[in-house]
Amino acid sequence: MNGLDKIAGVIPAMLTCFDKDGVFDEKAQRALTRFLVSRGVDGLYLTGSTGEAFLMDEKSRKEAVEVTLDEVAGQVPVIVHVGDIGTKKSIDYARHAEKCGAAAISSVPPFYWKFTTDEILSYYADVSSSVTVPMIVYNIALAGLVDFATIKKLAKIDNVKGIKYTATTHNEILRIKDEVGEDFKVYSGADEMALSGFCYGADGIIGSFYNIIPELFIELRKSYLAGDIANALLMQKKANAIIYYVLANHFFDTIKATLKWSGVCSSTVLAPFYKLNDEDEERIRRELKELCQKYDITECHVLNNI
Ligand code: MN9
Repeated sequence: MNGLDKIAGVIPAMLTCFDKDGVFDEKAQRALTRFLVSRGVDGLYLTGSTGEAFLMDEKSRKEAVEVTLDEVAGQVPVIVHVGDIGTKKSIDYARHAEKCGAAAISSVPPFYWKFTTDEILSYYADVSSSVTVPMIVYNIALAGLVDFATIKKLAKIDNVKGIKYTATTHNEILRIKDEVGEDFKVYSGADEMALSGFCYGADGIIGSFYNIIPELFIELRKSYLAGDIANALLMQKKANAIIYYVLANHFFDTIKATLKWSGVCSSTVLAPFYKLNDEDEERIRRELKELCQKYDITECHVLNNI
């Protein structure tokens, strides 16, 4: 039995919505939440990298969690990323998340100073023992990847029950399941390798692109579970055409722009992320429409309506 047993499937690393002055936008956040839940996602992951957490002040970060959990109202499990550079701050976010009804918390390792393995271990022990909900370690190059030996040590901490594995070395997913245990949950974090993640044993996928093209990944997973690898691969191929394009074209604001064009919610990025100008918007909108035609992408509410 693992407290994460009910958290599986396609889980958007949810964006946080801000108005044009960079102030947290409750109305837009609620609209995005309703949209994602209505598309059939299996959970939400809040205030992580895609949520621009490290650019937000404490008040907005907490508000984003409160508002989203209120709107979700128990329809799907919500994971709250509570990572910050200091243990004390993360514990505060963790307790707040638990109080708001999060099903789990997650955290990148403390970063910037290249903390030692022992310091990283004590960070996770302290933060995860400050709450009763399970902790999902967030392994991502941006914060400094933890190696396999450290993952094994982290998995021994009482309340650490899973890992969000944002790297393309999927052999480690298989190895985690083998050496740590089937029960330890793995969420694959490289959207462009979602199918590979599932094939190597991931329980779920957590990522940015499930904000805008969740339909492709929901069908990918369904096909994978039904043994229809050819269709799963087709979904991955369609998704990757969009992913590579967006990654090369101002990732954060382009994702937000597609949601704005399609009428889901209007939101901008926080500085210093690049904000699209009118010319960018016109070009990107046109090029995305062309990509949808080229790859016959008709499944996605957002892309059908840009
Ligand atoms: O883990 C996301 N990583 C970052 C989550 O935000 C850095 C992924 O979903 C990527 O955005 C995605 C595209 O490379 O795989």
